[in-house]
Amino acid sequence: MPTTLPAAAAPDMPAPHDTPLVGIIMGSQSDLKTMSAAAELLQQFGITYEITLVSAHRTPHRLVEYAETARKRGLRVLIAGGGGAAHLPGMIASFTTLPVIGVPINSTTSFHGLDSILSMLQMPAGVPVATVALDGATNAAVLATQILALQNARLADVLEKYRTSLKDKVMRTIEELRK
Ligand code: RP5
Repeated sequence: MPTTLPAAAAPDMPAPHDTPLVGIIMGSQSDLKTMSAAAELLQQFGITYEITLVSAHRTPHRLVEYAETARKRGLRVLIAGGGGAAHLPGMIASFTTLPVIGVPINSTTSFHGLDSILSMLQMPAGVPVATVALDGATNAAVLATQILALQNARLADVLEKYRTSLKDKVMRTIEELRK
């Protein structure tokens, strides 16, 4: 996992093919076990991504730098996870106009993740965070892919095949249960 941000791409140069399109960030190393599901699915889909820690409360200046440089580094969608007072997705969204997908994480025992859900769901008008289910890192990756697939036929095809694989799994179980 990189500890420093990748070098900024020159604004007028075409992005190299290995430029990350999706940035996966999270508030703490304790979030990694949840957020790694997003990385695994993007990897499976053949989508370039970067994954790192950005804490809204412990590294606030890094948050501003990450959000303000994200678009010019070539990132197209951000996935931000956090638990408790999960300010990371909302604050990232306030510093960039890239789409931000929020993953609430059930990392504290006090409110069973509801604190995190509400922290990113209840954003003010004009600064959305597309909040997925509690610990829903897989859906964050699917949603990021759907956004990228709007302008990428290969990814549209990948998503069709993924949906078919979900259906096939259900059908196989139905067949097993019939036996
Ligand atoms: C949040 O606080 C993090 O996103 C994490 O889910 C939660 C607990 O963090 P640690 O105390 O485990 O570092 O900022």
